[in-house]
Amino acid sequence: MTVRNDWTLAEVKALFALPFMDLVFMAQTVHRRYQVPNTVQIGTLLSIKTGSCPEDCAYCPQSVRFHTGLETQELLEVEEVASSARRAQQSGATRFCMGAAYRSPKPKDLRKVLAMIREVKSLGMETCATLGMLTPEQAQELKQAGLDYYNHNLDTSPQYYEKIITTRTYQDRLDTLQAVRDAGMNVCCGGIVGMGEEPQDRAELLHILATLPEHPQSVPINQLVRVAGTPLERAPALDPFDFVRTIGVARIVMPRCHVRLSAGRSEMSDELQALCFLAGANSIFYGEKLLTTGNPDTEDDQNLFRRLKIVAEAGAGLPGADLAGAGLAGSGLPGAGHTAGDAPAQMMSLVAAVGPGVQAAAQHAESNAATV
Ligand code: SAM
Ligand code: DTB
Ligand code: SF4
Repeated sequence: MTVRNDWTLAEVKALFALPFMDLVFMAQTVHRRYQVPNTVQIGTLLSIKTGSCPEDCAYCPQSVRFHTGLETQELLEVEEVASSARRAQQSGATRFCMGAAYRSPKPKDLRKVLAMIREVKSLGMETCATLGMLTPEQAQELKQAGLDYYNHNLDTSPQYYEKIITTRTYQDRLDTLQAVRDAGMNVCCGGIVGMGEEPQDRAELLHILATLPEHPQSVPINQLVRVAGTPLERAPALDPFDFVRTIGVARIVMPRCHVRLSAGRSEMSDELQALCFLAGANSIFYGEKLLTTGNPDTEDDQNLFRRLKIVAEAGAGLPGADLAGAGLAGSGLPGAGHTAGDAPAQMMSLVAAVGPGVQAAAQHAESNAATV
C-alpha cells in the first residue's frame, strides 16, 4: 500500500473539519489497514541531563531563563544510565529514550552519550535520544554508536513557533531532521498542542510532517504540561476533542508511523486516552516520570491496558524482540509481542467492508477542502 507525502494543506484542514465521528471512524479504519489493532508500543524515558538549558522554549521547565524550581542535574555517568536501562528492561521496556536539556551536544558530552548508547544497545534494547540540534557529523557518530531513533520536534506551525522560541529557527530544526535522515536513523518528530495555537497551526504542523521527504517513523503528540514559572503556565486548556482530532489526522496522513500519545496523559481520563487509541495513537511512555514532569502511575496504565484489552508491542525486528512478550510480563502490562504484519485476517476483511464508506468520507473531505 502506498503512502502519500503530497498532502495539500487544504486536505489536512478538511480532515480537521470533518464531523468528529467521521474523523475518528476514518482514522481507526486507516489504523486497521496499516497497524496492528489493540497493540501499543511502550517506551521508557530517562532525563540524562536536566535543566540549565540556554534555550527559551516557552513551554519548557528546563530553560535556565524561567524560575520553575527544577532541580538541575549534570550529565549522568554511563554506568548510572546503563543500570537504569537494565531496570527498565526488567520491567518490560523494549525501547529506552535518553533526553538531555541541550541546545546541541558539546563534543565532550557527546562522547559520553555515545558510550551510553553502546551500553543500552548491548542490552538488546531499541535506543532513542533527544539532545537538541545536531550537525551531520554528530548524527553519523550517533548512528555508528547504535542509535535507532532521534527525537527532535517541530513543535508547532512555523508562524506560531516564532511566538514560542526565539533562540533557534524552524529551519534549524528541519536541518537537524535532514541530518538524522541522512545518517540513516529513524526520525521521531512531532509537536505540542494546547499552547494557545489556532486550529490552523495544528493543521500546518501535521501538513509539514506529512510532506517531509519521508514520514517520521514516530510522531509524538504532546499535550502541553503547564508548568508554573514558564511563560505558558496559564495557556488556555485545549478542548480534549481537538486533541483527539490531532491524533486522528496524524494517523490518517501518516498511516505507517507510530503516533505517540506523549506528554499530558496525567491530566487525561482513561476515557480520553481510550479515544486517543481509537483515533490511532499506538505508542506511550510508560513509567512514573517523563523528563521532569509526571506521567500516570504504572499500575493505572496496567489497569487501563487490561480494561481495554490492549497489548504491548514487541520491538519488531530488533534484537530482543523475542524476549519482549515475556519481558512485558514483568511490567504487569499484557504483552503478546504482536508485531506489524500479523493483523488477523477477519480484521482485514472488516476493513475491506468499511472501505467504501471511508472513500466517500475522503471525497467529502476533499470537496470540502476548497471551502475551509
Ligand atoms: N533539548 C532537546 C530539544 O529541545 O530538542 C531535547 C529535550 S526537549 C525537553 C524534548 C521535547 O519535549 C521538546 O521538543 C518538546 O516538544 C517536549 N516538551 C518539553 N516541555 C514540554 C511541556 N511542558 N509539555 C509538553 N511537551 C514538552
Ligand atoms: C517528546 O516529544 N515528548 C517527550 C520526549 N519527546 C522526550 C518529553 C516530554 C517532556 C514533558 C515535559 C517534562 O517532563 O519535562
Ligand atoms: Fe532546552 Fe529542549 Fe527545553 Fe528547549 S525544549 S528549553 S531546547 S530542554
